[in-house]
Amino acid sequence: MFQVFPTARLRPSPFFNSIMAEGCTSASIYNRMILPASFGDKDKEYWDLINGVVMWDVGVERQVQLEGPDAGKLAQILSPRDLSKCKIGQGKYVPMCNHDGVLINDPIMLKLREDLYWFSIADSDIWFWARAIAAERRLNVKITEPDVSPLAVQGPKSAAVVSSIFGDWVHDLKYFWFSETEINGIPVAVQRSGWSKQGGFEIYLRDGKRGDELWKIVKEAGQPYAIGNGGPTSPERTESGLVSCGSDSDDTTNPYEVRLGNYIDLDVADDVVGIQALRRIHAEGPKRHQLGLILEGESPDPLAFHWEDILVDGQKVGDMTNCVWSPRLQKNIGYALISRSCHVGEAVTLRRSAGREVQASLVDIPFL
Ligand code: THG
Repeated sequence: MFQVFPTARLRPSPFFNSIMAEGCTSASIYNRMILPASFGDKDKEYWDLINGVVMWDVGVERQVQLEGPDAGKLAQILSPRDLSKCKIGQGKYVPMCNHDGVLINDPIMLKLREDLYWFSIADSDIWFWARAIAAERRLNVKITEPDVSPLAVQGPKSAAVVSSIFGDWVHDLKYFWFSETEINGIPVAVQRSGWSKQGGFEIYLRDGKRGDELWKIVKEAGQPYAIGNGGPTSPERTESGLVSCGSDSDDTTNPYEVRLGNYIDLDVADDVVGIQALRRIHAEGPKRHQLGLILEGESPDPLAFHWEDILVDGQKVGDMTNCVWSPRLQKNIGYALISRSCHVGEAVTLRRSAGREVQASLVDIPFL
């Protein structure tokens, strides 16, 4: 039997014992941690998310904490989205770029105090990046990875579960807003967020020794709603049009190419990392855009683990960056990162594994 086990280099989340006890069968690696993917029945896990409620160990969504007099200044320098109106208790989706305007991460930023921020990061080493930028700019800010691990509760019945634990106030949380609270003395922050479009919350555990206790509390509160296990689902996020930074993008992709232009404010200060490049890219017009693909065929095609070529008249015009079977559309769907000369409605050819060619059409995102 093939086995991967937690070490200091492959850090277990505080929920690791719980997910093992629940029978986790597959996982991927994210931020040098184990991200549970499935508990053996992907179909059930998908439909539980769509129709009911699921809980996911997303402890891999690490926090990069900025604390100190210059924390707010650094937060803005790291992000080309204007943060000047962000309130304490508010979260914002903030693409992060390098100096060339290339997308390097797409965190949710949480403002806890005027001098305390968390960047809840996708899979790249922003902790390194933030320390280097802060040192070069001589900022007075302490950058750490705090003991914080999100547990996601997602799906149409998530509000019923989360309010039964924390109280009715959770119904009033606006999208990405959060509140610091506790349950049985376990310190947490509760946010309306999560990597699905089925509605939901994330409970940020603030004491890694109490992961199994928190897991049990959520599991028990979820029993009346038949809460299921699972992990962030590729089919649902693709149908819903969520971006997966590092899968949909590579080290040449800018935010305009993957539908994140709305989160870029070109008039932020000149010292924001990447803003000069983004202004240039915006003025010249990005070369590619992200569209949906619907593949011909009525049965599941192989997943795309790597980018695969998209052809028009035998010429490469872009890449298919993912491919999944959509249970609701009963089609194979994916994302294209493709030349702006290609448009919705057009037919394209995909060069799939072993040179097999598959026809597909370009459509708008989201699919549903
Ligand atoms: N939750 C937390 N941290 C995270 C993620 C999360 N870190 C990594 C990763 N996910 C970050 N990426 C995203 C991508 C999209 C969204 C959230 C996090 C998202 N987007 C909505 C959309 O695109 O429709 C809304 C964005 C908006 O309009 O503000 O939710 O899931 N803690």
